[in-house]
Amino acid sequence: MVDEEKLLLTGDEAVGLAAKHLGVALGTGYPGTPSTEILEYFSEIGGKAQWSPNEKVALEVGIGVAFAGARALVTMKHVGLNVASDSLFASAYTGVYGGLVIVSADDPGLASSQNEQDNRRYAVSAGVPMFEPSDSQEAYDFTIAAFELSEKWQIPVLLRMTMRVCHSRTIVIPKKDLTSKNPLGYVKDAQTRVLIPAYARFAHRRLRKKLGELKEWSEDCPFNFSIFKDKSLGIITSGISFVHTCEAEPDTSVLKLGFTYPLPIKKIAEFVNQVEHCIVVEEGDPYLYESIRASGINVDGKDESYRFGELNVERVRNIIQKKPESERKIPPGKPPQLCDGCQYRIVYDTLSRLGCIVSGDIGCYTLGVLPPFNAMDTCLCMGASIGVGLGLRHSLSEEKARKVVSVIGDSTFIHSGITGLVEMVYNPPPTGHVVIILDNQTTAMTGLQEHPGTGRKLNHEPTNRVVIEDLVKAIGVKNLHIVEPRLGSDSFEKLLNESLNKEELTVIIARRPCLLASKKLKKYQRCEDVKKEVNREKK
Ligand SMILES: Cc1ncc(C[n+]2csc(CCOP(=O)(O)OP(=O)(O)O)c2C)c(N)n1
Ligand code: SF4
Repeated sequence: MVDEEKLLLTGDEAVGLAAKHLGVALGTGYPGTPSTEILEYFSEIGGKAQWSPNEKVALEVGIGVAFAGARALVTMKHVGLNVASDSLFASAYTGVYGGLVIVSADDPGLASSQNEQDNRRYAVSAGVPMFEPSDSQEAYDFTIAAFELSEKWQIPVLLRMTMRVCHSRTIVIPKKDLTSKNPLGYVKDAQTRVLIPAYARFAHRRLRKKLGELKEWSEDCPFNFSIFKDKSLGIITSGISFVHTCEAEPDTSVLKLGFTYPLPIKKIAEFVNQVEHCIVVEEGDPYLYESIRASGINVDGKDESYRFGELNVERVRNIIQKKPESERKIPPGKPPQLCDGCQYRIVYDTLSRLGCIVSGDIGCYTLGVLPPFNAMDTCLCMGASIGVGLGLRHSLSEEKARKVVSVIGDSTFIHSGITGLVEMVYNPPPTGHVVIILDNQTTAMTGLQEHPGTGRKLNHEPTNRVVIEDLVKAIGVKNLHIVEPRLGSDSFEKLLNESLNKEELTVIIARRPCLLASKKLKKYQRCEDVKKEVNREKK
């Protein structure tokens, strides 16, 4: 039997558990490593959670929940916050009525991302308070504190996690006395929530006032604390770097920062004054270092070589000993590959044979860039394949432009590809364009999550389905083909060749379930059939 008092949880699970204990009314998000498991766990233990088409919509739904006075948890990976940032900045101005906590799960070291941006900068530029947990207990405790703070100051709060904290299991002792919050109901307050310039000017001042108060609060909050030991060196640190620091330098004085925006500058100055020499140890960008130095406090930072990749105990030791890293060794390993029998293999084989210039996108299918296919030429961020492909078509010579194909997955198409297609219809290149939507009926890359095109919710129960072909037709694409590429048949190659030689806009939906998902898909279909049968009998 599970000991209720002591649980071994990942950081993601700890956030989901705290949300459940707080009676969060709705969890929204879009899958992305390392954040995906938060909502999956929250749903598994009885919370109401849903995947949105993308992070911006997820945040907007969360803002609506909080406008109605209830609690909302919104989760995403770091790059997801780029997509949601317009709503983030606006919600900092409007503030919220219920609690709104946004999890940004960052990926220093790029285990599964296109960049290693440090989202602590978002807290500063949007003006939202930020917590940075170091382990699962803190992930649990800080989620609770973030909701308390959000409700007290009526402001969205950023819970900034990183890969190791999200995915490592450490002990969590849950709290007993947590209470759910009943939604407060709707209170009309257009002057606060409608950001016309006349109201937004006040909103900006209101936000800065809140941040001033939060700066004072951060000086005495329990999440920023000093541990004094040997005072010849002091280390200021946050997040996972705190854990590495404790192991690397167990006898050194440490200022551990758990609430990292606004920073407790007085507390930091006091700490620095009490040690002979002080260094900031942090993963990613020198966010703490630069903020502390900008306040006129003299601390040392890390060498630029430690901006890249995750920290570990050895790297922390080297930072402290001021040993720059000459060249970071990438751990040896076999690069990932498309599964044997995956339909993408046939698609890339064909693209490669036809000498296409492939404007790619993000998903399992990005692996088409690797040998033996070498069939991807660009890949930036989710949804970029269509716009970039169009740009290439507009500017290359006619002969080359005719070779350009955009390739995008089904989840990615719904996330941020639809507007690319609108652009294609609105501003067609002279040679036309060809888009292949790789519809494997799942979000394979992040672990087979549902999306609006699968017709199932986060918990796999049936819901309305967004039919991709209907959407494509409604946007105005005249040439639409739905195919199932198969080994030994040249029909896909013929179709692609014909489409490339036309001066028209073509969308080819290459549809075949992901091999890894097909067993699950059959199971969900069986459950749906059984339910339909039961309902028929009831009638
Ligand atoms: C803005 C943003 N959100 C989330 C992710 C994580 N992510 C990468 S690709 C992808 C979707 C992949 O699904 P799909 O397009 O259907 O392709 P598949 O992996 O199934 O081949 C997700 C969620 C990301 N890279 N960027
Ligand atoms: S997981 Fe699915 S989509 Fe991804 S490579 Fe394997 S079969 Fe293809």
